[in-house]
Amino acid sequence: MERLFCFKYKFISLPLFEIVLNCRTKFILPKREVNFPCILYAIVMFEKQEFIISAYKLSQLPKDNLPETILCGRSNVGKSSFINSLFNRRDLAKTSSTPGKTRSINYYKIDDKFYFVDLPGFGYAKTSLKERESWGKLLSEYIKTSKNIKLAFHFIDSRHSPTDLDLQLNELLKFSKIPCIIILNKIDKLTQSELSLSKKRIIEFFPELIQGENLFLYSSTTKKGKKEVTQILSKLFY
Ligand SMILES: Nc1nc2c(ncn2[C@@H]2O[C@H](COP(=O)(O)OP(=O)(O)OP(=O)(O)O)[C@@H](O)[C@H]2O)c(=O)[nH]1
Ligand SMILES: [Mg+2]
Repeated sequence: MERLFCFKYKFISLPLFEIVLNCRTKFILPKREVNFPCILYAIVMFEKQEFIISAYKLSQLPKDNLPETILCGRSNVGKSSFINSLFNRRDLAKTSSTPGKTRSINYYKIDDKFYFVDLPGFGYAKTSLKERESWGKLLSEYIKTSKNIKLAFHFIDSRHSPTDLDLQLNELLKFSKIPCIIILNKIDKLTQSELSLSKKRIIEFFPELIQGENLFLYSSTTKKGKKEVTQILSKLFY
């Protein structure tokens, strides 16, 4: 039997790629045989990651209208570490064990397809009231006005209950009609039974959560959850 394959993929070593295979289909028409080629192609993901800008004002945001995935949540919950772990980079995003490291809206352009936007964390007690007010204003203005946000990853530390500020953020995202995924983070710090309790607790706060749909467990230390998160981004942007 004749075989016709169209290959469109790259043999290069990459952090991650996904192969989609459509099988060759053969239609037998009266007196005529029609062959449809089999198309094998790989979606190359996370090949290019560029830091673009730290914005302190809305007027500084990129103007190319690429879709955005925002990372939001409490200070020190692990948003910037998540970026580094997802892209296998050590210090693409600046992290710190001292809360309050990220103080601006940081844009990372991925594969020229979309932005990862690392937002300043909230709830850091040592920040002055004036500073907190100005960050809060910047954040809520940005979330309310940006037309390019396609998805929000809302990070919550798996060891703790969501705070009032987490509930407010969730409301703001719903109000702004931004699809939201909760990332229950730092799960390497929990035992299996503690993790079960943590999942139960978060679902009590947000009953709409379904694990694998809008709730994911993650650890930047062990990279648990990376495959699932990558699949979400693959469906959205590739
Ligand atoms: N064990 C463990 N530690 C983590 C994990 N993710 C982050 N950390 C640690 O948590 C601390 C804070 O991480 P960051 O990524 O800077 O947190 P952030 O949410 O960006 O914090 P802000 O910039 O203040 O909003 C660092 O010491 C990280 O090494 C994780 O999955 N597991
Ligand atoms: Mg940070």
